[in-house]
Amino acid sequence: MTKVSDLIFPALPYDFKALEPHIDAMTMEIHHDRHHKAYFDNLQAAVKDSPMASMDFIDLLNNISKFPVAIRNNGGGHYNHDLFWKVMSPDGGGQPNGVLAAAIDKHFGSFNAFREKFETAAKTRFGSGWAWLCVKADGSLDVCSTPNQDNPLMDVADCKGTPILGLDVWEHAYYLKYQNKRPDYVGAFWNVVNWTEVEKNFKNAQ
Ligand code: MN3
Repeated sequence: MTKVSDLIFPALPYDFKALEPHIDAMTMEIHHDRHHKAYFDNLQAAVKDSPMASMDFIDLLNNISKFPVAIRNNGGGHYNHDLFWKVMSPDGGGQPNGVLAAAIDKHFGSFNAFREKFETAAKTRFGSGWAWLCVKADGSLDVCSTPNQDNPLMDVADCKGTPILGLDVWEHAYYLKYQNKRPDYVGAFWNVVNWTEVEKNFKNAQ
């Protein structure tokens, strides 16, 4: 368990330019240092001097409907970006191996069928939000999307589960390089997915 007040703002695990040409350095710098930092700081400000500060962060997200909207937006914003940086790597791309590959084949039919479903979730999310691969309570895999900074851990989400891969489809995640061409950004994402990390998340979610 991690208390909300004990959360840390994570350093990016690679250089800003490390994901080029798929995600450009300026986008990464602004996204991490300004957008994510603002969610983190606003979350800490919103829980300061409140019982929420000593709550387990995941427990808070699981019960988000009971808390102020600033906690939902900034708590989700912190959780989602913290996951996002880790599921990308300059050494990423390709396809998953091992137990994750087997689970994807089992639940989606094939890696390509999974990929198409995930891309559709990312491309059809109207406005701002996220696409997810998550592990549901019964252990099965599911693909879905959530609006704004919501995620499948939240009791308000249409799809419930533990996210193991997430893609940020807010315009701030891609507009400098891709402008209105979200599908190009979604397609480029596969070149940087850190499947080792996603498989680790998969095992932890069991
Ligand atoms: Mn973002």
